[in-house]
Amino acid sequence: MNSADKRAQRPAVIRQTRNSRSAQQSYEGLDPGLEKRKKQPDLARDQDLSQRSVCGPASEAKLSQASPAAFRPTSAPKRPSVAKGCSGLASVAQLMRLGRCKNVVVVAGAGISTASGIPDFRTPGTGLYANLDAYNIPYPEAVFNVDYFSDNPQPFFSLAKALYPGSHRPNFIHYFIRTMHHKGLLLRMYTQNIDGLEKACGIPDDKLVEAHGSFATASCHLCYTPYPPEEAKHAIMNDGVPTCTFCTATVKPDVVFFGEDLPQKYFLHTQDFPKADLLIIMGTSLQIEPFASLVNTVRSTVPRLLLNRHTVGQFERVPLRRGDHVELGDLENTVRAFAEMLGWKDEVEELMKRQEQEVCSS
Ligand code: CNA
Repeated sequence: MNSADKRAQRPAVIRQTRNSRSAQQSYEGLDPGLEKRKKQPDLARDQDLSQRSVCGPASEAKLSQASPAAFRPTSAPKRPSVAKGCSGLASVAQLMRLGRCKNVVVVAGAGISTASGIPDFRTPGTGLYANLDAYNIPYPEAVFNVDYFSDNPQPFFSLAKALYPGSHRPNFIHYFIRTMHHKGLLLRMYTQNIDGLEKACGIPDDKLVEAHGSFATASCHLCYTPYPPEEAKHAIMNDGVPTCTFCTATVKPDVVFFGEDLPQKYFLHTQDFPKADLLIIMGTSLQIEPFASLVNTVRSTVPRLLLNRHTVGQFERVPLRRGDHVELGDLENTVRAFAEMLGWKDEVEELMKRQEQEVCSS
């Protein structure tokens, strides 16, 4: 098959940054009950809240400052600062202990890897977007813009040197998800991360969708001719530019840039999300489409648990959807607490210790 054919066969679903207006439109389109709930009188809204939960150290004072205004749907009502009906984590842990969640879908972002020493994008101060001076680019997203890359691949290659798998190790959160798989509860993990830490901790390929690609393969950014990934890595790590053997354009690791198609495997979501009986969303700002809207595609009766430093996406709205739970705070601490509630903590720690020791000694 030639490269033009390959391109034609790719699905027309591309990665985009969500803006607040389109975010709101997509919520409204996907949630027919939203208009009705927005019009609820305060009393009804308060009663409704008691069936949902927002907890965690950050749920009060930090909420108003944590999420940058530019990323918050502008007309969404603000969440009240006092949480009712705590704790979401405990409610979901109870459901899991009762055996009610056997098809868990996990949706993850860069926040699950900050405990491994990899900065996320948007955390003020430490996020990559706040530290891009060194890359000399006109705007943060340029680093993942394919047209920009075509003219100047250096900013992405500088970033790639820091993100290439090998220099970071999975943390408790990754091993918690792998333990969920060991227990036969993980239907699939959908990650936006490109650091390869899910694979490194042993989550098998068939349980993992790397929706924004990975460094595991490489190809020409113009004609898609595959290129040996180790050679691409070697060139990039040594400040070289890998070039296509077919058309001489620049080769890049198969990380999905803005405007590029998502991998075929992403489309497993059409089978998985309708089957899910629990959705856990971890460490993501839910800003990148089409990934962000996946969380709206589980059945309306399915519990959704957001674990993050601050509320994001639909979880910023009042009232929360029935069955929605939010646990705010540092993700690693939250997941440790979750593991404790489930009685899994020792198992996760043991698995992590064993595997990390094996890696150190090999
Ligand atoms: P993002 O937009 O930076 O959002 C990360 C979210 O995680 C934010 O809401 C943070 O508040 C939250 N967060 C970060 N650290 C913690 C913590 N310790 N405890 C609790 N919450 C925390 O990143 P997204 O993943 O939402 O955006 C998608 C982009 C980021 C994807 O396309 C990735 O390719 C890209 N990315 C990936 C990596 C990686 O692979 N590790 C690193 C940086 C960026």
